[in-house]
Amino acid sequence: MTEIDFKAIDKKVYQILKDDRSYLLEQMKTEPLSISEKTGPRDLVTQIDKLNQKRLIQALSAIIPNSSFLGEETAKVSPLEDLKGPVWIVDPIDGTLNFVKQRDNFAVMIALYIDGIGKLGFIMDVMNDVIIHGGPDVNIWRDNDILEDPVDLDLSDGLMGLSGPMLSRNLNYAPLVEQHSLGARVIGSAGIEFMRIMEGRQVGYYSKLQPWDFAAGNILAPELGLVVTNLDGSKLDMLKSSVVLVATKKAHKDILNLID
Ligand code: 2AM
Ligand code: CA
Ligand code: CA
Ligand code: CA
Repeated sequence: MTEIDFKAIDKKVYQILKDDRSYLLEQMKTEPLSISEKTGPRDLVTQIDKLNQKRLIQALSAIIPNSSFLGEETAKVSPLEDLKGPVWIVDPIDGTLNFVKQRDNFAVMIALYIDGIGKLGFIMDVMNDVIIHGGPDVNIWRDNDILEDPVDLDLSDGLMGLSGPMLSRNLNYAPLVEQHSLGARVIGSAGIEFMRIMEGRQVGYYSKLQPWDFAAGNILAPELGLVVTNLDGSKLDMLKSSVVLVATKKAHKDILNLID
């Protein structure tokens, strides 16, 4: 295979996301939402999730020939059995419930894996117009500025992102972790949670997630000195749903100590 220019791909996908933001804002202004439930009233999909996934996959297909896709919303994108070759993992709207109810705090996420190795990740906070992007070969960027590593704070020195169900149903020691942090925050978008940790505004987050929820963050966060694992400390499987913990090195250790 010829050498892949990740810097050039990063630029192209960045532009695809900028255009995508304009598309989404336009759709939000003009189109009434058609909302359906997937597994229940907390798990929604709109026509914009589906249309946006289609658009993104079409745009990304032109970048690397013969790449495969894993996306949340289309029946056509069959679940992958392995991660051979170039694979794009797409979450067209992360935080659909926020998108519907708040019109804020939702993200678009794209990740590129080649033979299972994370190469580029992109998380766009749509309403704040910020994209964190990059990978091991091209540095990590907040739009056009290099993003510096966040300070390695202890759990007791920062805010902790947790999911609502974890807190309310006392799953995975969430209340205990909340008590040992400065406080819990429930944002409702895995992508926005990852961004806040990468920007040093939170020390950690954990939630039960699907591959498209953590594919981009799993590439970006470790490059900034953060740790991303399963809740037992093991490495993530990119083809499986799992409880994902992302945190500063110190908070990661604090949390594993608390819950074991
Ligand atoms: P989504 O909005 O793309 O579905 C809070 O709900 C966070 O968890 C969001 O990032 C959401 O992504 C993700 N999530 C993963 N599985 C979910 C599920 N079954 N129901 C609702 N949200 C889910
Ligand atoms: Ca969903
Ligand atoms: Ca998601
Ligand atoms: Ca989604």
